[in-house]
Amino acid sequence: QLSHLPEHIREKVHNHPCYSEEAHHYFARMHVAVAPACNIQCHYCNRKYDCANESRPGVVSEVLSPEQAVKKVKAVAATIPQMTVLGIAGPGDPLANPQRTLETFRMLSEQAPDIKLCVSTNGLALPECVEELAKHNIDHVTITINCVDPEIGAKIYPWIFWNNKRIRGVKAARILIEQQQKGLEMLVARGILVKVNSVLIPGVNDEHLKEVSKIVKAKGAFLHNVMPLIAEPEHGTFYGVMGQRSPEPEELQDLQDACAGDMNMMRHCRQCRADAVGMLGEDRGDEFTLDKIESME
Ligand code: CLF
Ligand code: SF4
Repeated sequence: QLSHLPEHIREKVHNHPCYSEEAHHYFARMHVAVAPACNIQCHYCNRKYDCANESRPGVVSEVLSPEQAVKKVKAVAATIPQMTVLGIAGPGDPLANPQRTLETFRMLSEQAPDIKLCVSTNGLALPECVEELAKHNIDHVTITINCVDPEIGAKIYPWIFWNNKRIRGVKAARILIEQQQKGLEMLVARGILVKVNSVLIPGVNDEHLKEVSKIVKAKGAFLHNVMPLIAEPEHGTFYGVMGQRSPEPEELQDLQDACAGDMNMMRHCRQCRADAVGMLGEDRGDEFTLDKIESME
């Protein structure tokens, strides 16, 4: 599966469980939930839970300080040797908490240089962070791009927080889209691998995601991960409450197939929690709660 890739990319993905389908059978990832705040609102999010851009809504992660996160990474690395990748994916947006996220990466790149660093973001604050991410050896960035058309964006994002102001509607979506595309271009120009996540929302962006896939591929994104919207009314999200349905498995697969002509598609995503630990689809987070880590020392 990886043989068609240039050597320098193969080297970066061969042990990353999300970027390589093969690798997810052998290598594990962990997330540290150091990023509580968010700078936008998505209609599929309930702020009490983890960032649904990357993960399954409906679960809450314990927020860690950067120091606690580093402690946890070391404890997990000592117990799970297959753990090759550390990701920051929430519970809010990692780059809306730049100090906490970047401090965690800075400490880890110094203290655990063999672990690959990965981050997932909605992209709003990405352009201003690219320089710093590159400095700390972050090789893998995921941007959640649900649209390239602001009219569609306005149906997904009610507002963004931008330059100390709340901005709404089409204007907000336009800024978010511009920032995502600019961030994507800047990362590719620096040789950082970019995966694009998209949330498939039936009747809102289902047809449009084919266009998104073409555009992000043309700009140099490496992999496209179309994930199903999870809209349970009990999660209290806007979509859930409004009765927006989730896609059927066949709808997801048809869209992935339609995009696959243009783009490498990820089909093994497990919509992990912001504090997930272990192989994809496995969650050993309970073995590494803070009190347990403290008692390991
Ligand atoms: Fe984590 Fe995401 Fe990095 Fe992977 S998860 S920050 S790219 S290390 Fe992976 Fe989990 Fe899917 Fe994310 S299976 S939700 S794609
Ligand atoms: Fe929620 Fe994530 Fe969207 Fe922020 S980016 S509103 S945390 S789903």
